[in-house]
Amino acid sequence: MFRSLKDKLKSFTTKASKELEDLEEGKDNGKVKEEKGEKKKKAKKEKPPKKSKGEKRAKKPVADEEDMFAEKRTGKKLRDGKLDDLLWDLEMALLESDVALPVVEKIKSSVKDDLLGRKVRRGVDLGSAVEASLKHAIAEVLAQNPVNFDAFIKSHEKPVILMFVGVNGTGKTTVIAKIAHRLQKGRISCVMAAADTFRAGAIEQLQRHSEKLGVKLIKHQAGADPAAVAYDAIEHAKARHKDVVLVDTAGRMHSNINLMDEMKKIKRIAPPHMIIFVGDALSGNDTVIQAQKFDETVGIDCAVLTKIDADAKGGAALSIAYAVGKPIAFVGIGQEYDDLVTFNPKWMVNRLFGEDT
Ligand SMILES: Nc1nc2c(ncn2[C@@H]2O[C@H](COP(=O)(O)OP(=O)(O)OP(=O)(O)O)[C@@H](O)[C@H]2O)c(=O)[nH]1
Ligand SMILES: [Mg+2]
Repeated sequence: MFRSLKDKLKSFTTKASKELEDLEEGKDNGKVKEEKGEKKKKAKKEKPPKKSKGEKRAKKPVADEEDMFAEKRTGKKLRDGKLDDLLWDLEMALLESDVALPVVEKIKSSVKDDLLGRKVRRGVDLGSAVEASLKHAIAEVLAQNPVNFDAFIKSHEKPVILMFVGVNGTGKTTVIAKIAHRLQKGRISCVMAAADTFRAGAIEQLQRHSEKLGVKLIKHQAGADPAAVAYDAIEHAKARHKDVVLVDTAGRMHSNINLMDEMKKIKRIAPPHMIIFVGDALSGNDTVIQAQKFDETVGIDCAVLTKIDADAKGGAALSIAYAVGKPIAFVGIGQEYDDLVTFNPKWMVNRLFGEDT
């Protein structure tokens, strides 16, 4: 998982630490008071411009970062020219990993803001300081309006309608089965709607999952109106007091106007409380573009990224939240029902920097 991106970030921090090692020491040693209030003032001066509320919140997880930098004027200073060279390397590493351009820019400028003109405390390994800054930048791009799926389901009036959308073969049907399994474990009842009446075999595929899991399936015949299937599933859930309706939909290219219109119709006839975009992590930046198109057409609330288990690059996972402005709720990490993980920035940062693998 994310092997190639992880290696690239590692070689970036290693190179940064070597390149910056020979930099000058700060000059005004000893003159600065150690008194607490004074220290705080200095720290304030050296910090980059004010950040928005969201950005401030995202900064918290990297608790050790502040300890890396010298608040007084001693320590190793990071010089502008060297930093620009290094940021170029970082840009290349991110682009090669299929990270979307605005996200590359954001990470770069965040690392630059963080490091430029700051001094690294004596005794602190420069690589660790650069890594802390990178972790902070990555946590920041991932922290977009986080979604708490379980709390959403629990607190919402029942039945909660969830509609799954995305292009062909990204894993929508599999994600529905995994979510049904997750809900069952939490003692939340659900019903599935086989609203992919378009692809041959799609109804049978969902039926197999419903039988394995023991979940009620509402289906019509192949070729039937998918909006009617979703509507019936909601009626069933209301009559039988089921908590959640999971609406499967046909995979569609975002460029296919007829199918995109059909999706709008499902939304109109069977209004969902949450529209979940399912994207294949392996498609990298394409997945980001698809999410943007689906968002423009029906408005997505969050994303699930699948096939993360086979994704070495990590570009889609790093980019989608910032580029689309919608959070990743879950990631799929395999083909078993339990292979669905709640996504949060810390999970991703830990995987990229090796504290958890
Ligand atoms: N390795 C891996 N494979 C996955 C994951 N999620 C789904 N798949 C596989 O991806 C393939 C397509 O999954 P589906 O659930 O049928 O995809 P879909 O989006 O419903 O496809 P259409 O209905 O054709 O649009 C299947 O072989 C799944 O087993 C995952 O997280 N990891
Ligand atoms: Mg499907």
